[in-house]
Amino acid sequence: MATHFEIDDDFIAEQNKAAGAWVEEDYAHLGKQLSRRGRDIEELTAKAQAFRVAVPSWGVGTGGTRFARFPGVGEPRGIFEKLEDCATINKLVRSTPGVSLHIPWDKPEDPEALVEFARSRGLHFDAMNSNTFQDQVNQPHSYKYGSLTNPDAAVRRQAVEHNVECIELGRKLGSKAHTVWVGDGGNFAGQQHFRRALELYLDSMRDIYKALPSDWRLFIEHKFYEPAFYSTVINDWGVSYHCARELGPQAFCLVDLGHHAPNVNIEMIVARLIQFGKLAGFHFNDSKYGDDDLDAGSIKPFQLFLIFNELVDAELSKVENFDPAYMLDQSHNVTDPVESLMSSAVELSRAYVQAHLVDRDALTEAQERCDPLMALAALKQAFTTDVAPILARAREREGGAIDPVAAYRASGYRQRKAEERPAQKGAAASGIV
Ligand SMILES: [Mn+2]
Repeated sequence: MATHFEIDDDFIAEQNKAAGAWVEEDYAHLGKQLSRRGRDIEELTAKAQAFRVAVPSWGVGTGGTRFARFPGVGEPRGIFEKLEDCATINKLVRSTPGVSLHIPWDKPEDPEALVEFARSRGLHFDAMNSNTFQDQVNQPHSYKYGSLTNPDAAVRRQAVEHNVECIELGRKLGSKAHTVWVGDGGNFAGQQHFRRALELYLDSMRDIYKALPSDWRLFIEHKFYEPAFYSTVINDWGVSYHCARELGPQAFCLVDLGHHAPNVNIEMIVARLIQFGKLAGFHFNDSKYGDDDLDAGSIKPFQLFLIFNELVDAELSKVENFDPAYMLDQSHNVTDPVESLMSSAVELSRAYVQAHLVDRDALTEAQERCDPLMALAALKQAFTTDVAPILARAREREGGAIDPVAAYRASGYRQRKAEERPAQKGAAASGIV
């Protein structure tokens, strides 16, 4: 492993020297502009430096569609190589030290070795993710007709045991949360008894909940359709909220941006879950039509900003126990996954800093005076401010790259990995969840 190519800090510093001129000038100019608004640019830069979002281990491989998968070159062939790519992403953007694992795709033979490998690269393990939406080799029971809600108790038992195994493994890896998404549902009217299926889900989840260590959180991820096309057991945030309440104080609702019906007001769902004390966190991505798993902020950047507006509002008003987990969950079919994940991480930082720029006194005043035009203007002023110099400076101060994609391309990382990681026959599964 030691001989594997890595981007080193000196290389990043050199790249920054070449790219740095504009940052100096633009940062100074933006600083002046913001001070006219009574804002301190240094405070915002500190916020950007502190922002964190976890990357999904499955995101560093090329994804696929229902029709085909076009593998890229130098793709990681196992969890250690996935962590190499995650470390590269973090080295350049410095906001992604957490990695979310998917079991059994990432199941390590030696968890201690994996922890050490991650630790030595400045990484740690974020939420665990179970997989009962596909069958594994040598698995006694099939999930073809559901997992946690399957009518057959033996199937449900197998699915529960898999989740408990994920939690046990997560304990060894230093994780503190477990995410459960099930694809259970039906393609035909009448296929599933709606109420009975949800009751079975709750029974299964109660057994999983019992296995949670006291300092862990259980994240319930809903999705309104797919793989089932007629009905899905955990179909929306209302069902998710009900289940989180039923299960107990350690259960929360996870919001994946692609898992809602078209045109749903996601920022409002976020506000509701914050208010009810049940927001687990996010799987960030973007979409045009369905669960497209595109890069964050690539289609609806204003929506992303409005979501962060709710999050920052909660942060600033010190909502009790407000501690959302931020994760990316994307599938990259036509881009280099490392570049896409870096770009998404940058977009989240951008939305977060822009949300911090909202003049909250002006917004509140407009709301109190019933002045919708000025309320929107307060949001738009923040959203249209180009905070790129703040993000660049924040990365630079943390030791990252001013221009992560340019530095990555200049390093020749992907070509080096293509040599180190010759393509495998029947390449590893990558997932869209
Ligand atoms: Mn997801």
